[in-house]
Amino acid sequence: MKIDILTLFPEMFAGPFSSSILKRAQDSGLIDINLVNIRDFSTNKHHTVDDTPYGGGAGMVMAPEAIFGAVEDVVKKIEGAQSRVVLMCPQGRPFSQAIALELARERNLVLICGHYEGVDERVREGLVTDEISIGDYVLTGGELPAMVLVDAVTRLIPGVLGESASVEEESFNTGLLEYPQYTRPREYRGQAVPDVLLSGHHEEIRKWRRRQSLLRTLERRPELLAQVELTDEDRDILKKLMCNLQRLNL
Ligand code: 4FN
Repeated sequence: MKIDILTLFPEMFAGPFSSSILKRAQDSGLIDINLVNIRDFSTNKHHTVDDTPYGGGAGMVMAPEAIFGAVEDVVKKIEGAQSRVVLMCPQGRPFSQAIALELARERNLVLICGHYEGVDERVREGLVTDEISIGDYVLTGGELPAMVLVDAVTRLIPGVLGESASVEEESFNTGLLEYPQYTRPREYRGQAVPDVLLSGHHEEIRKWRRRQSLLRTLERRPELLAQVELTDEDRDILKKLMCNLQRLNL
């Protein structure tokens, strides 16, 4: 997959993209990340890329010319010029594992990182195919969101994590929160590992883990349960958990 990232701060990507998995994915040719400095496409002599907002108000807006120039330059190099052009912005669809899976199937991605107070609306109307947000908080730019998206998408590309990973991915990606995990020592600062995990009874361990996943999801992220395919056993566990929570007024 080729990923073009359009940004005013390409140097921000050096650290995250030169470490471990993303580095290996690039070295092995599974992904090709191309950082494009939007300022290189400025059409004025002072190389500015922002301007004051029409209608007044505080701050600056990213002007359309350099962004159009940069997107058109990267898209013309794409075979068939077929690519999603994603604007990272607070107004976007909330990023999720489902969107990561959808994007991981693409041959090309173009990501635009906003700055200042945002981008001229004509960028959305004339260039952008997708708007995506990584969450509801104020940031200084779209660079960190772009890195989050690249990390989540890259690890889903076949071969990036290794061969056995896709099987694990399927069982890992149940849509539920993870169960509690332990390693040695058996007791640490007075806290013991649950007996069932030391029992060697695989069926009991599976049931305990499933129950813990369901309990944690119910307590912390109940909205996730609506997206999960539940088995009859899950429904039974949940019914009992909800009954207990009710009884204990939790
Ligand atoms: N952010 C909010 C409301 C108003 C403005 C912002 C905000 C960077 C260019 C956008 C933020 C969060 C998640 C991109 C936030 C994201 C951004 C993202 C982002 C500079 C303009 C800005 C209601 C969400 C708190 C700054 C809410 N995912 N403006 O952060 O780009 O992708």
